Amino acid sequence: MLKKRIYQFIWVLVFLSACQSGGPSTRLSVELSDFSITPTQLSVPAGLEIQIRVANKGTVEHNFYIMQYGVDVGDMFDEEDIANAYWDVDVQPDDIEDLTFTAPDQPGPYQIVCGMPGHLQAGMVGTLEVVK
Ligand SMILES: [Cu+2]
Repeated sequence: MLKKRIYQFIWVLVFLSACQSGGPSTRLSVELSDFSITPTQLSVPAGLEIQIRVANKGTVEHNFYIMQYGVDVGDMFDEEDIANAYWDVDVQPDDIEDLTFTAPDQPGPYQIVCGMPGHLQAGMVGTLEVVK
């Protein structure tokens, strides 16, 4: 009886960790706060339409930029980086945006970042992995 319980417990743990590691998904949910992007690692299948919910739980405006393939904005997000964005959205405090975008065809890592002055430096940066 106890043995069965332990097996059930292990199975639940395996299931939960599988959910959290989250393989590529066409539905993303991102939380922006002062000053982080959660989760910092996202994964989508290449070329498909992606539904994304971006919630700003912070007290100031944030945005969510997916940079083009191979672009790293460096130490600071500035005007030039706007032209190198693949997709972006602004979200006001306490607001939620439900949107869609088409995932890039090119597999690989894409930098995600908040473009508000100082927010990248404060930790609002991560990676979107595009998987074939
Ligand atoms: Cu921000």
